[in-house]
Amino acid sequence: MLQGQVIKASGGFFTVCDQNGAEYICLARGMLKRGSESLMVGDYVFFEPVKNNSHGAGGEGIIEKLLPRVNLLKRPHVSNVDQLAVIMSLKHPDCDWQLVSRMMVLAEKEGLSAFLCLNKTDLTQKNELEELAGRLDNYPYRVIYTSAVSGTGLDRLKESLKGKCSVFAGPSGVGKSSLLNAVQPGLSLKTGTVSEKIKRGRHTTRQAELMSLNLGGSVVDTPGFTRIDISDLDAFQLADYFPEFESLRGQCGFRNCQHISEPRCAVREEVGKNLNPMRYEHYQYFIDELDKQGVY
Ligand SMILES: Nc1nc2c(ncn2[C@@H]2O[C@H](COP(=O)(O)OP(=O)(O)OP(=O)(O)O)[C@@H](O)[C@H]2O)c(=O)[nH]1
Ligand SMILES: [Mg+2]
Ligand SMILES: [Zn+2]
Repeated sequence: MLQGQVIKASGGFFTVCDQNGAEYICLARGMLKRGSESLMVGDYVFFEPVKNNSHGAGGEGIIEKLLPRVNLLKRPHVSNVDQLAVIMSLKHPDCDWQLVSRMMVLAEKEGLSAFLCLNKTDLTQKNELEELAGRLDNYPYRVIYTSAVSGTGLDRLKESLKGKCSVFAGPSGVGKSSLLNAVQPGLSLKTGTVSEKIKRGRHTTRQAELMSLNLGGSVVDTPGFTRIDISDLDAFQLADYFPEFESLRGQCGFRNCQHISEPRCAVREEVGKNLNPMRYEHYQYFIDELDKQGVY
């Protein structure tokens, strides 16, 4: 039996890369198709090769066993990654800041580090970027500005990807695949256009795919999405997934303070000072969303 990692999953077939980099197209044993054991990109598995390619390396196989996952991200659906790279474009389509915070919450829940990449800087004016910088005062995540077209910021992006397993996540059309092609031209990932009328992507990337990077590390390119469901979170735990609240822990007047309307709330006092107002707005919005579903 060989050990490998699932790098692609499509129509019941899984592409598994063994420790020497050889690829096997595999089917999975029954229990690995359903429930919590159902396989996804990133999973480490044991598999039995059943047929070798005529030229030697790789072939076909049967996946027999799933190895324990270090973590599991719900959206995009991947396991065993080190960090989440949230990709947004500044324009065409516009950046969805609330969606960024939703993704960050899921990353925090899984204990993943995360950064934000704002792409398509070539479409923005200098004054727009200055305005944005103001809005990102005290933003709790690393922000990298890039353009897959002009090459701006690619060195910083590469530096952040080096030696880690990252997952690229964000809406369709923001340039996830384009950025990866720019980071490593040999990848030749398919990219799509953005509709002029509704300024949305066309869901060009259809499946998650894990790729090795020549600079060291690997990255999973994923299909775009516009919604993230956080309804399985506990409202009382939400604050734990906002890392910028961490240093204020225990300083509110009430021990169970939810940082919404309680008096002497240390978090609320810091909004607009050391806390980014937009992030706090998202926190309020998510609390409201979680509370509402509790009532109905
Ligand atoms: N102006 C500009 N256009 C870009 C940039 N990056 C990507 N694009 C364009 O944006 C469109 C969508 O790019 P993709 O790389 O396919 O976007 P994606 O995020 O992979 O989209 P999905 O696979 O559908 O999720 C293409 O027409 C790209 O040429 C950029 O930095 N600047
Ligand atoms: Mg894509
Ligand atoms: Zn508080």
